[in-house]
Amino acid sequence: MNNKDTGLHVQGQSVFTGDLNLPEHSLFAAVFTAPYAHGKITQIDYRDAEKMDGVVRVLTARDIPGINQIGNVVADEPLLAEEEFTYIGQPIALVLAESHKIAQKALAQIQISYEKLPVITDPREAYQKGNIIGEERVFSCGDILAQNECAFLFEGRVDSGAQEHLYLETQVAIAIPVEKGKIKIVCSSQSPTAVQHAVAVVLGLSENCVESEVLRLGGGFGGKESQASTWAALAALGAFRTNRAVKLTLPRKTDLIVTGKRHPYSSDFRIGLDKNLKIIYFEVMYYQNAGAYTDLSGSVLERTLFHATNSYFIPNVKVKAVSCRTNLAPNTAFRGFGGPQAMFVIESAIYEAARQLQAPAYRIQQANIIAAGQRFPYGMKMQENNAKACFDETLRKYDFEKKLQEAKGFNAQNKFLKKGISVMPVCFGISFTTTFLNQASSLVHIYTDGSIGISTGAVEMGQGVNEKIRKIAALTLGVSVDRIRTETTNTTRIANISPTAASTGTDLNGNATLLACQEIKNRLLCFLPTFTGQGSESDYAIVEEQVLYQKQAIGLDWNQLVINAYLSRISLSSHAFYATPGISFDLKSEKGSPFAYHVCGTAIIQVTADCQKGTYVIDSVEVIHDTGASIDPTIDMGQMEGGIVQGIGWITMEEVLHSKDGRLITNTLSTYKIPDILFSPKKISVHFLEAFDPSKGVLGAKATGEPPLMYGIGVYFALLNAARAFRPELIVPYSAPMTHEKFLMMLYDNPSCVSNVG
Ligand code: MTE
Ligand code: QUE
Ligand code: MOS
Repeated sequence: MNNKDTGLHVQGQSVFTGDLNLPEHSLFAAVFTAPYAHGKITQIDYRDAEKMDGVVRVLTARDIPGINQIGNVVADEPLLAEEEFTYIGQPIALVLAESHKIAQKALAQIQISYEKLPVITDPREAYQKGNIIGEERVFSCGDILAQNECAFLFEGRVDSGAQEHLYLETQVAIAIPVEKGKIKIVCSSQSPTAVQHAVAVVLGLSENCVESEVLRLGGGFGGKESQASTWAALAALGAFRTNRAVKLTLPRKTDLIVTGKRHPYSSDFRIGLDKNLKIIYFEVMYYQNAGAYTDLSGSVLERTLFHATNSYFIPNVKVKAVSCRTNLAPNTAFRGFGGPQAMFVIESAIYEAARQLQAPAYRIQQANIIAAGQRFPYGMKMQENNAKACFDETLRKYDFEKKLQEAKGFNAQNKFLKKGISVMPVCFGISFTTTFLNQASSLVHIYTDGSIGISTGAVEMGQGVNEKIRKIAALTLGVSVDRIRTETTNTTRIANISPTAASTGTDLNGNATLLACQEIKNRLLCFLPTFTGQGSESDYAIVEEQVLYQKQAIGLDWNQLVINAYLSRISLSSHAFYATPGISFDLKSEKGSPFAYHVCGTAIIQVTADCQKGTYVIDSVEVIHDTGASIDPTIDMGQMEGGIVQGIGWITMEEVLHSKDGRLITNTLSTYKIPDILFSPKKISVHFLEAFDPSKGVLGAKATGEPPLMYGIGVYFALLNAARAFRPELIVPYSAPMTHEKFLMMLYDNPSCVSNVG
């Protein structure tokens, strides 16, 4: 029997970390965190907490046997704050108690005294004060003087907000002392190896003394890539100090406050066009709000630069980016990883040019779509013509011109209800831009009854990677997918695992599995001539669980083949390694070919806005998307729909608000709203491009995880078009999210509104 996730979910049978039975005498942990955004600790007093009934111990940084450090790219982040804290929610102490409730209750009994220090929440202010992380990065190509030859030059400012991951399952970890000096962690992480590493550093153990296991996640979306390590390391610390198993679960509100989000950005752009609407110059300065520690901000910033020009070819480019340190929870990976922020800027620049030129934005988009052979600013050649194919096909298939005409008619007949339409192309590079991360391993076992177990480094978080891996193995071995289980992700079975991230989960782990299965299959085929006494290995094939000899069934099925291979002492296990070929990037010149390929597509978005109330509905999102030869179209369609709605949430209604002193205001699900079924588009229509390149990804299937999120950005521009159908003279802001309130204020409290309608 296989273990298909969706089937288990709907029957309530899937097991998450929080569902596991705990060992006897387990303890429960709660985290005491910084009450203010920046301060120097003068005293912590937890005596009252330790006196409470059921409280076993309170631990602080002084109890850490190894190194108090969890920064996995730059070592700048303590597990527990020692002298200074730099954001509200930063862990300071750990309470261990006989129940979750008691541990939570004991937090109120901890007293902290501190001196207040200055708080910065704005990235531009941090930049001005020299508070930056790493160096400013610049990607450039062509000639900066080209801006002087532009017929038109426009500039503007673009802001985009944070986004809360809102995985259904909050952060959770269980640490179990195994044997003297060894510890096992089961937790909800996209990166079991990062957990293993953090625990080893914090406890002063070697990595072979830390077993890290992940069953599956109730959603990750990037929020459990680096930031699951903290809770695992804290649970491990508790287990190490008490020699009892420790479970740490973050309550939802705590999770919202203490974990980082998508990076907000503030950017200044300049865009230059010639008379034929060709973009000949593009310049941006991106200020990234990194929060208090480095985390993955450098890689996110880099991905922003890689996506500065989205789906367009621009010959002269200078884009600069800087990561700014502020007193907010460290921001982190979130689906798209800096790409959406970059795309919002270039699309805003195009829209601004269109507004000033009184030309439709889609004409500018269309005139500049990147073609095969043209280069991105970082030197890589576009390999395919899929960006253009998707753009043109979308306009044709969904009757774009007719849609525009109908909206025009509708808008002429309605005073307050206005339709807006936009086109949103997306071109997203697939691979970790940190080249060494593009590696994976797979361990395949065939048991003597013919059933199959597969271990890889992939973490199942709802994206369907396990089902795709099963299908790849089934296709390769010639057996039914029902025979195949995918096992938990565990560092003792697969070592040195890259995070399941950057949409590469299936490409990397699927290709490693393909290689492992091919190896076993070759052994079986080589065994057949001796076993049957006829022909050579190339005469044999395994198709639908039957052995074929010269394409004819010979009455030997999979089970018989496997048991006989075993009896003849043929190995039925294989471990294989895959590394993405042909990718590289040089940090000195900022040039290279960091991506295996690009995933492209185009969406048409239509909205209807009520310009009296400021409310709006999303009528439709219609997409042509190049996902190659999909391994599982149902899963990919789910990724498309989910990604689109998540992107719409970011650009419209998901507003993360902090007070000036760094306190999260939207710290409940009543103040932080994500799209529900009523807000979601009335219609989402996705077609996969038919003319694709079969050499990409795994078995011709391209990654699907992150790219669809960015189609959601188009809703912003559809809303601006609706607003300008109501007030043609409107000078529009480029500031997401465009909440209903903001939409209303834009129409009625805007200096560009001279007439007084309504
Ligand atoms: N889909 C679901 N249901 N849940 C998730 O947490 N994460 C997204 C995307 N789709 C996510 C998801 C992110 S951020 C990434 S990088 C990819 O899935 C990771 O999985 P893949 O590489 O296997 O596509
Ligand atoms: C996209 C990503 C990631 C990335 C680069 C991308 C990512 C990630 C890292 C990363 C970088 C350096 C490290 C590390 C991780 O880079 O998710 O541990 O040392 O974790 O283009 O999604
Ligand atoms: Mo996805 S943001 O790369 O986890």
